[in-house]
Amino acid sequence: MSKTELRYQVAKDVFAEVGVDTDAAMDLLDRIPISIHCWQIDDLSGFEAPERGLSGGIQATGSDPSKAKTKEEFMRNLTKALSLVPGKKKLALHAIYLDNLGAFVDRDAIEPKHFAFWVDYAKEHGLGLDFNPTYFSHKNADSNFTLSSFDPSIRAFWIEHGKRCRRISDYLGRQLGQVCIDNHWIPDGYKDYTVDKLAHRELLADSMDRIMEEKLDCTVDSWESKLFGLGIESYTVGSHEFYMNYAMKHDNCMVCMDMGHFHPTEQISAKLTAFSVFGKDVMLHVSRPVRWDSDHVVILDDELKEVMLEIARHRLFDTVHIGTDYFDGSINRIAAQALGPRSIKKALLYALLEPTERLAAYEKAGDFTRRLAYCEEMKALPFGLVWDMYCERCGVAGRDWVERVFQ
Ligand code: RNT
Ligand code: ZN
Repeated sequence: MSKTELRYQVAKDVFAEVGVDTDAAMDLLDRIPISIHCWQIDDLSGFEAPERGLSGGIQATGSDPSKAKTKEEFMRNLTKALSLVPGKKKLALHAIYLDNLGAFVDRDAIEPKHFAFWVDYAKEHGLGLDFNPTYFSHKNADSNFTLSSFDPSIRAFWIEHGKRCRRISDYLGRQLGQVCIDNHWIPDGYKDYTVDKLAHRELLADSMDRIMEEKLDCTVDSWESKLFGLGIESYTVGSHEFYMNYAMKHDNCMVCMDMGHFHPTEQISAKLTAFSVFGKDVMLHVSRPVRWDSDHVVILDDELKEVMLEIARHRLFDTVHIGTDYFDGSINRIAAQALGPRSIKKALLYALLEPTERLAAYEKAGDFTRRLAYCEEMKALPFGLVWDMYCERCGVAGRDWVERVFQ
């Protein structure tokens, strides 16, 4: 028996005492996919025009020299990062991570063939794929208006991009035999006091209708709301309420909630069952907002645990789609890319090891004293030893994984 196994036996025994089966938890954990964003590797530069800076009110800060400079380096670093994350994985792409097949292709001209190399990559590495249209970092987004622009030619350009991305997403899904989620985020909004908050929303709803007109079987759309962006502080067209109401009226799409896109004390963990009760799926962008939408690398903090507890308690494994979204340039990009999904998996394991029925029974009986006391005691159970066992079983580096980054 390895040291990890020996220690695991102790943990297994402790959890069994509170009625939790650690083996079953690990089996389940292994089957829940995490959709890992690809853009931490190069600060969202992409392959379309990497020299162009980010726009649309988002930013990567930090000067660690590990940013991938070429496509080859990008692919190598990505592969290394993914190898450090245990369990089932999807890879989330952005439209700017294309192969232009030798000549510049604009966003309103991209086709499935520009992403065929990702299908090969996904097959080789046993990954699913998700997709994101890129409605920013482009001259047609310089006004900070895309799908809700008053300029008909700008709006038409982005509608065409949206439609094409859906077809690409459907192609990726079909090739891999699993639904590819097509997540739309637009930067549209005003920096300052806004008089007409309606007109742009009417245009956005119309653009969404047009983009999602075509019936496609292997893709599902999610629409990502936001509170504000840099330079778009006062008014956001695609707010949470906007997309939520849209999604409630249309059954072919869902909302995406990014953890950084709400007021600082607002918690998305509290919102998940408000969707599940109406049978709505939700896409998550797991991020870590520090004081604002800062997109820090995800760590095992209280809100991450709460999100995963909600998913585990209500068995939302098939309806809440867990994805990462952050970009931090201050630490090694490969390590950053691997750290977030590892933390999510840890949080999920922590949640799967909760003796929920017992705690819920106290609650139902009105015994709030025991509810609080036992919830607090659960935090000290040896879940880290189960995590070590899980990593060993998956053949993925345990506590010293970060050393592999530097090898
Ligand atoms: C921006 C959104 C969006 C982007 C990615 C790159 O605030 O969070 O998800 O981060 O599409
Ligand atoms: Zn996001």
